[in-house]
Amino acid sequence: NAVKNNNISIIGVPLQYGADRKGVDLGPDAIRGANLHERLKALGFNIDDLGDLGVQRMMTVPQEGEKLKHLSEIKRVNEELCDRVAGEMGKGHFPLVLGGDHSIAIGTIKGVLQHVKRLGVIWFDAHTDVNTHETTHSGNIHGMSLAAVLGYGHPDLVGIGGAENKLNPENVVIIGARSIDPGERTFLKEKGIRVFTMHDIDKCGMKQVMEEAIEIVTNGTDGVHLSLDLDGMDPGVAPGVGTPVNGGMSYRESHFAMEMLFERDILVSAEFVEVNPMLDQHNMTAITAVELIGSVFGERIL
Ligand code: 6HN
Ligand code: MN
Ligand code: MN
Ligand code: MN
Repeated sequence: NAVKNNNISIIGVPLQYGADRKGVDLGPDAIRGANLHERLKALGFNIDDLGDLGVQRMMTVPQEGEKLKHLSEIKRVNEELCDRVAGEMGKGHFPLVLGGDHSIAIGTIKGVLQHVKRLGVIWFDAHTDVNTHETTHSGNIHGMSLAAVLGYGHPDLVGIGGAENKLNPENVVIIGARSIDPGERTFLKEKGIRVFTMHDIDKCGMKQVMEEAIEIVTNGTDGVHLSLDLDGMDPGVAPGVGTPVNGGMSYRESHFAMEMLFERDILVSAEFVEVNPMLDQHNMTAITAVELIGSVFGERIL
């Protein structure tokens, strides 16, 4: 993992077609602009910034007959991302992917799965992103990415990086959920996915939640991916997101979770998504993202 090989490969994915609100395509620049490189270099890492993947501009309306909005461009970008992530892992680098909307988790996770077949995933989010083309009310693919990497949903999404490469629901946890659609509720129950809601965090505290979560994602796996949607945090500390939900994780709860991940040394890859500078205040959400990234890679208060 990152701590051992010391090389981090940054990949920006300026994709907005999975979300409803414009501006999330500016996320990678905003995160870099919050001194990401400096922060990681200060921790002793070598940084390979591969820049941003190319995304088709000016595609403002869904293509005719597509119930899933912008399916073809999202599929194309995620296939490229999958190859890029797999390539960096092949060099022994830690892929750090910057979003972009949360549909990019499909490409990232499928790329990691090429190298780590038995992969655990920690999904920080206000939502659970397990809609499919059958259950979605919005048609927005960022609400379907976790289902897709579990092997469910539209064949064009499930097929990215090979339909046979998928997560085991027993090794997936969602943390911070507080907005779950009816179809998603059924899905989560049927597949037996462990969800730590805000209620669980209130009741048990982040320390216990993370201990249980880490047990689930490490049991029988060879590595863990962190998929962090900034809307998992409270809009008071991360206002620049397209689908904010009140009552999220606090600044310290989120940091403590990241610090535990560093201490346990389990991550092989990570992505930070849904930063939308057009909805932000003074780049606060990007700054928060970079501070969380700092904790993931070993920053300490003392
Ligand atoms: N995200 N469940 C809603 C939908 O449209 O399917 C919201 C999804 C939000 C997705 O924040 O990554
Ligand atoms: Mn290198
Ligand atoms: Mn999400
Ligand atoms: Mn979300």
